[in-house]
Amino acid sequence: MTDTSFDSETTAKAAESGANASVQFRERMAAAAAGSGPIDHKRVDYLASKAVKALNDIVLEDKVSYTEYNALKAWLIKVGEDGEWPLFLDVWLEHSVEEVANEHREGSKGTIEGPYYIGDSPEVEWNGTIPMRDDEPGTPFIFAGQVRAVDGQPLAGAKLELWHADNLGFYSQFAPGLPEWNLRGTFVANEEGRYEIHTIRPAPYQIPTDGACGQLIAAADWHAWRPAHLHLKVSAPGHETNTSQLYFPGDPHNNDDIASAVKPELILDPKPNPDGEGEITEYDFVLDPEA
Ligand code: MBD
Ligand code: FE
Repeated sequence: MTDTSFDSETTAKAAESGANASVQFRERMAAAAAGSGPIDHKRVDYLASKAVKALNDIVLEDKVSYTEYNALKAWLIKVGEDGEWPLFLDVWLEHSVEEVANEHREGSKGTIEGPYYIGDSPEVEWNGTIPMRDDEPGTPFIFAGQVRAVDGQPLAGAKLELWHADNLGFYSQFAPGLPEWNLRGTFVANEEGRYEIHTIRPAPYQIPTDGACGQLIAAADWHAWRPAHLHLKVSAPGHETNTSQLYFPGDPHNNDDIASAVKPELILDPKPNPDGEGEITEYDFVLDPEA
C-alpha cells in the first residue's frame, strides 16, 4: 500500500497547486479565444436563468440565513483570491460535463481531465522511461497495451500523453521544487498500435487543505482525497481524443473519490513484473471515429 501520510512541509507545498492551475488555464483559454464563435444569447439566457433559479430555490426551501449568505459570499471571494476556481470546478462539476460530452462513445470510457494537464510534453522513444529524477521514489511500473479503432484496426502512430503525480502526490509545474517535465511524457504507438511506458506508481492525491476548497472540505467535514491515478490523453488522426484516468485496485478512495471520476472500466490490473522490479499492467485504448 502506498504511504498516504503527509508532513506539514509537503502539505504546505501543495497549497500553490490550485493557484498555478488558474494561471495555466488562463493561458490556454487566451490561445483558444481566437477560434471561439459569437455569443449565443439565447443559450446564455437559458442556462444562466436556470442556474440562478436553482440557487434561489435552495435559499427559499432551506431558509438560508444572512449569516450563511455572507459566509458564502466570503468563501466565493476567497476561491478567486486563492486561484482555486479550476480546482473547484474540476473536482465538483467536470464529471457531469464529461458524462454529457462522451455519452455517444462506443470506444474506451474516458473521465475528467482535471486541472493539471500541460500540452507538448517531451516525446519519449518507444519502450522508454517517462522523464523522472534519478532517484525518483516509488514502485517501478510498466504500463503497456494497444490503441485500436472501434472496428478493431490497430492505430499505428497513436499518441499517448501521460501525466501523473509523484510518490508524494505532487504534479510538476504545479507544486514547486520538481523538474519541469517530471512524470510528464508523450509516447507514440508502434506499427501494431502497441505502446510500452516505464514509470512509477503515483500516490493518492489530497486536495490542498489550506485554500478555499480545503476550507469547504473541512467545514463540511468531508475527506479531501482522490485515489492514485494516471492521467492520459490518447489521440490519432481522424479519431476522437480519449481523455482518461486509470486507477489501482484496492485504493481506499476508488469508491469515494472526491472528484467522482472513477469508473469500474478504468481500474487497472497490475501484476508483479516477471522480468524485474515493480509491476506491469496491460491496458488497451479503443478510439471512436471523429464525427
Ligand atoms: C487532481 O489530480 C485531479 O486529477 C483532479 C481531477 C482534481 C484535482 C487534482
Ligand atoms: Fe490528477
